[in-house]
Amino acid sequence: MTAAAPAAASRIAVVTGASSGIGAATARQLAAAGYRVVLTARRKDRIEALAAEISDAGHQAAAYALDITDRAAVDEFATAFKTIGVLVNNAGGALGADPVATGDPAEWRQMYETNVIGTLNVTQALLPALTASGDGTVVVLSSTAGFATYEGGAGYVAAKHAEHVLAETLRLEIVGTPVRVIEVAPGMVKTEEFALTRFGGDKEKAEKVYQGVAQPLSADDVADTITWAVTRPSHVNIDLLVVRPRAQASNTKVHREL
Ligand code: 8X3
Repeated sequence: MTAAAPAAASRIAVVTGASSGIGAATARQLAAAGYRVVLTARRKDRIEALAAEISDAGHQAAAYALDITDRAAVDEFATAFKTIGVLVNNAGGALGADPVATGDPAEWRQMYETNVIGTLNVTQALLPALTASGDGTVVVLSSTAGFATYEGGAGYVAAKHAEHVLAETLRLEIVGTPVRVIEVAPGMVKTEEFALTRFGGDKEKAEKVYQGVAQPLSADDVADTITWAVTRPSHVNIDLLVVRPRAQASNTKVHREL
């Protein structure tokens, strides 16, 4: 007999980087699946608006402004919870697309801080509550950049490789505890901010990333895979889910209709 996943009702799902894109879409979908979602991000106004939207739709949501690179703030946040069902480590992102020869060390450092140390901070702080739930799930949103490199991507690719290693190692270390570790690695996803942030607000450069691609993934497409993985029965661990648009065969092989 297959044990069903525990009812989502009254279970808490914490989503980092919930102010836009994949994080916001995941918060909406997990709430619709019955989780009480806790939205975190630095931009308080955005997560408060989203929490209100989710509540208006008849689901349960709360907002908590948090910079995941601030360990003291993360520890303070964690004191609010005795048990948590799900943690979605979504916050992160890319900065710049310069070659190694001229890349900005400050951008590399910042990407490591947000993608890797941020994920480490929140995971460490919430692991006791995830374990105490008797059935916890840690999701790590890495990227196809966590598995193969591309020109101009080294800073981001290095950070995402590190995030992948964090997920893999954590899974080894906590096996036998009631917590599973799921890694979701998306390829090309068109969101309102990812490419714009990477290129410092340069709309033209950001648009070029998706130029001629019939249908890049949307934030909802990725949120759908996260929600599916999280709602599998407890004993089923989706170790790694790689998801790309049909038009993308690899990080560097993309079909463009120009
Ligand atoms: C996003 C995928 O190709 O921009 O994580 O590195 S890519």
